[in-house]
Amino acid sequence: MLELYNTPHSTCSQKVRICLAEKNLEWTDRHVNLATKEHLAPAYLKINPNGVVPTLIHDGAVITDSSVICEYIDEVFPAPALTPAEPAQKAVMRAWLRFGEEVPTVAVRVPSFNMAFLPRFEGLSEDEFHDQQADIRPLRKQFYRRMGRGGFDGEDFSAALEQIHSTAQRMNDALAAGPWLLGEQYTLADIILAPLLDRMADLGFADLWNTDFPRVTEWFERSQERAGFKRAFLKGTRLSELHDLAGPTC
Ligand SMILES: N[C@@H](CCC(=O)N[C@@H](CS)C(=O)NCC(=O)O)C(=O)O
Repeated sequence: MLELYNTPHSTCSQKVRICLAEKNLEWTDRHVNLATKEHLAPAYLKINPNGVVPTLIHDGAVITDSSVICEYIDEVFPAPALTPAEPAQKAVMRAWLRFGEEVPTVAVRVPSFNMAFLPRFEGLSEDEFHDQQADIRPLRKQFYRRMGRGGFDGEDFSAALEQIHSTAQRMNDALAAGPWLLGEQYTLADIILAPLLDRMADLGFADLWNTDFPRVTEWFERSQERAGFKRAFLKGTRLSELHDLAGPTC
């Protein structure tokens, strides 16, 4: 039995949902409400001490971290393969997973919080924000403190956009040998990047690749056409459907 603790709009949850859909797997949806801090409740922290979504439970085995979960799914349910068989190519794919975690996944949080999530903190004093929001997060305490109740400043915002732009540049280079990031085979590298671009497009920043990187535009269109992507992005999974988006701060 597969159970996925996840949140519809969470990009890391979306990565895993695409992967499950590509494999045509049935799974039980364990909905976690981030706004009410269900992911910080003791019962959830027992399965995911980082206090983040997603978490996969497969026949009692607890697997955390979206890229790790995707690799696990691909290993346990090998068809269709989403990882190259050849070791050097597998290493290239894994480097994309690490890059994805380190650069664009971190970057998309900045406009996401500034434009959609700040109303969660309205009415809180500085101390309340620290005590009830920032300091209770095992993994994100410093992130919340830097953001504060008022959101990230213009410098952080611009840096995040620059990181997405350079991600798109790197993708555009790789896609010279497309149609996918590793060439002919659609892999986990494509899966983990698609929700990040989808988030940026949803927030109105698709020009970060549409202007300079046409191969990324085409890749994104191809990605969105896949049945797996469509199943993972059911209605109500985008921030623009759930929130009144504020304008960018810079
Ligand atoms: N490395 C983790 C990161 C997961 C993550 O950051 N999830 C976000 C939602 S996309 C979350 O749960 N945030 C909780 C919070 O902000 O407290 C993964 O890839 O699964």
